[in-house]
Amino acid sequence: DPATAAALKADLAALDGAVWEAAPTVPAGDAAPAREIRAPHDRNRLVGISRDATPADAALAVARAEAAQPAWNALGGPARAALLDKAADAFERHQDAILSLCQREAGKTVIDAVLELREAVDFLRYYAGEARRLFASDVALPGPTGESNRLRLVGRGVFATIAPWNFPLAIFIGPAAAALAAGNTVVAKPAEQTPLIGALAIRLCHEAGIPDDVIQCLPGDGTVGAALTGQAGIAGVAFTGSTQTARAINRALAGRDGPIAQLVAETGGQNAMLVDSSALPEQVTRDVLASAFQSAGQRCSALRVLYLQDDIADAMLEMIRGGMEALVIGDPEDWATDVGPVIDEESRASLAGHVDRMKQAGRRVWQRELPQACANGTFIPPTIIEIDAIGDLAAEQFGPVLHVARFAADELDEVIDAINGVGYGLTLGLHSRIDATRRKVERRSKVGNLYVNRNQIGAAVESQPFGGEGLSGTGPKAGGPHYVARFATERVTCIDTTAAGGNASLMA
Ligand code: UN1
Repeated sequence: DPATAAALKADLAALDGAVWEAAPTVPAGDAAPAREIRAPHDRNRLVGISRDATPADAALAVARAEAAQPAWNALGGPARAALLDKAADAFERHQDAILSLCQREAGKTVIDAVLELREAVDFLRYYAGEARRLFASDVALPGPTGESNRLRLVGRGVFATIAPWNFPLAIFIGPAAAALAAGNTVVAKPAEQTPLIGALAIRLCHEAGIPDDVIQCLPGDGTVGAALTGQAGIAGVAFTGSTQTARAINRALAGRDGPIAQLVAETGGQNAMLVDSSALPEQVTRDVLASAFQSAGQRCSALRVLYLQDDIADAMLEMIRGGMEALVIGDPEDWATDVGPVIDEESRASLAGHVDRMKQAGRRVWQRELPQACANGTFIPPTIIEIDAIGDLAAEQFGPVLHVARFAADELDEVIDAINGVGYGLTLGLHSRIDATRRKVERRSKVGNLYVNRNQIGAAVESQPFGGEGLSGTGPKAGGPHYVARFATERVTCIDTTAAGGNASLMA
């Protein structure tokens, strides 16, 4: 409502001049030199500095986490849940600072920043509930008379969590919260681009009463991640990012000493949407724009390849282009903005290179002009590119670039097979009013999350557990009922409860 919006705006303005800092929770040696973090939408603006971790910091953090883990595990599920709930409260109490940093460090629009905070709080509270459900008491198992069998879940040890920059709070804290709920201690690495939000989140966890060594922060780039995942003391890694990095982590875990580690990875996608001629055009337009261009397309769930049935394709494309023309591109801190910047120059250059190559290959391209206000930032204007089929694309394009292909009514099976054939399996959108079509798509497509007659982003914790298969990740789904158990190990105790001890006769 306008009053809350005005109050929030004033609070955010008050935080404008603040310079934030990220650093290892407990540095092993002298502080590293400061690395400047600048706003993606305005490179002249300093948001904060990061003193990135060293390999010695990684070793120290893991040692401290190992020492702290037995006591954290022994606390039990309900007590850990209470602390996770307190962390959620702290996030809500400090919403101004969080929203401000999400906008300034990650270039999030106001709505995306609010959704980010909402998702982070939802993860904390949902996994707190899971800690109560799964870790409060042993599970009794069946057996013959004179035998007691019990199963209990305990933490595996130390989890390394490695977060992406596109959800610098929600997917930074979500996997960490799951690991904590299960009785692990956590060494968390925020993305290189967004260490300030990560450091703030860890500070708030400590403020909420989670002990300092139970969750620690190691800002830095891939070398810090490699130092962390190379530690023999790591029992598991929860990673969100590229498929290529997930493979590298898998190799590192396989190659080092120490326990055979768990890898929970959530990686990329080449997400499609199928629209047949029974779809409602206005609804399709709205959902395509949200799926492809909200968050400047920087969600792994985002729509990359729109398949339009040929007899409605021209009319649909015209409506979608019209909608694209109406989007407000610019400063994410401006409440009217729909599409903000992409995260950094590397990302901008890579997307621009893709668009150029598509133009050179003779593809039809529609692209918005960038307003003058975008001159100091890393922006890519919303873009639509016509292609023949999903297989024309070599890689996922992580930004506001939508590809459009056409299909004939009798080609649906082929199109689904082509989408499956790419090897990713994250989200798929379908706009159709025909039940048989929906059932076919459900049966034939290999994706983690299918969205029918709506947009395909914004999976809600608990209602839409999120995650893919194949090149898109290992599962289980974040925010779903099987996620937290993956961070635990199972122990079974079998007790002979007969008076003499059941095996006495064998000893005689
Ligand atoms: C991601 O971009 O890494 O469904 C995940 C969504 C979000 C998750 C995106 N809840 O868009």
